[in-house]
Amino acid sequence: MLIFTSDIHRQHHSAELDGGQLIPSWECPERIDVTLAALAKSHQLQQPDALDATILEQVHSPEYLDFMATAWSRWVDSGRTAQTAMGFCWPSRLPSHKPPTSIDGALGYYSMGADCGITEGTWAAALSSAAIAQSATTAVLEGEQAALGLCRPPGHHASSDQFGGYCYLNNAAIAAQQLRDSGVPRVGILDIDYHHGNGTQQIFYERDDVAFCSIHADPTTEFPFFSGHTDERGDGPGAGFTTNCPLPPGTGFDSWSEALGHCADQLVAHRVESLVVSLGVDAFVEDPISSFKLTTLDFHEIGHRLAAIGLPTVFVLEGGYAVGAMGSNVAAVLDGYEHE
Ligand code: OKP
Ligand code: ZN
Repeated sequence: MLIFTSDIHRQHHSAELDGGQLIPSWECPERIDVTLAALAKSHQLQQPDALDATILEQVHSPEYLDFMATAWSRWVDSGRTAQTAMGFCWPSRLPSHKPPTSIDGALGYYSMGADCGITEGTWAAALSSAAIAQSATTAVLEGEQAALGLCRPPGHHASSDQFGGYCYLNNAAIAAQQLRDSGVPRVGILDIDYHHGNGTQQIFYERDDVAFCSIHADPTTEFPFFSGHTDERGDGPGAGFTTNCPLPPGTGFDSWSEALGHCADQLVAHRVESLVVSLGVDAFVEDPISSFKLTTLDFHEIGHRLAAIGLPTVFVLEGGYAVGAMGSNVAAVLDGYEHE
């Protein structure tokens, strides 16, 4: 499979608040090193083209993009010396709220948690990650049956105007929007990361041209906590175009696989013509921050099942924190996709 990757992701390495302490983020540069090492043998690696940034404004608000582009220099100008810029006060987003001019206030306004922050290289890395998603999408539009973007930082928790959950720009949404702009009438997004893709859901919640399906840990007990329940099904013209399959802690492949069947049926029912897969491998049994029980063999089977959906497919990397096994798990999905 054609795989897009770049070194620029290294410029991003954030701290996160974990159990009341700041620690180096689980979402670390080594994730890509290990994945690349596992994929380099049997797949073709390619650098992304320069980002066509006009796509960003179709997915994110201009105010948010402006904030992201300037946040680090505002942080430094405010006299801070910490290597990760983070907020400490979050709005509940009442209609009356206005973006504060204080950098501390703005960091809260434009984020949804303290599990990541903005470092000197975060914006460069996020732009590069978006470029990777865009190039993978272009490859599929130009006739590849499938392509993988090794996106880092990941994207599915980033909404139109909030970062969080290690995500800054929503790579899956960018890929889906690009497919739409290039004439694909109906696009499906299948999010198989362990965590609910709240950002992707929000971006397309009221649209009927992009169907969003997600299999994830029940938000009652798991991040992002405030979305991903079954009764969230889309709104307005988008009613029925969002499908959530929350599963309890400890879920193994049998129930997971049933949920995948349900999502595949939804995509067929919506007659989508191209697919974007938010490919997280954190449902792995040994993942340090997750509780599902999928094995590397299960990921191979998932690859099979995705291929059986039979659609041109853009894979974008999301989570996966069992760094040592991450490469094998991503490779297993691709091998299952490509071989009987
Ligand atoms: C990103 B992706 C507490 C842990 C917070 C947030 C999970 C973000 C997952 N420090 N973890 O969906 O894999
Ligand atoms: Zn995840």
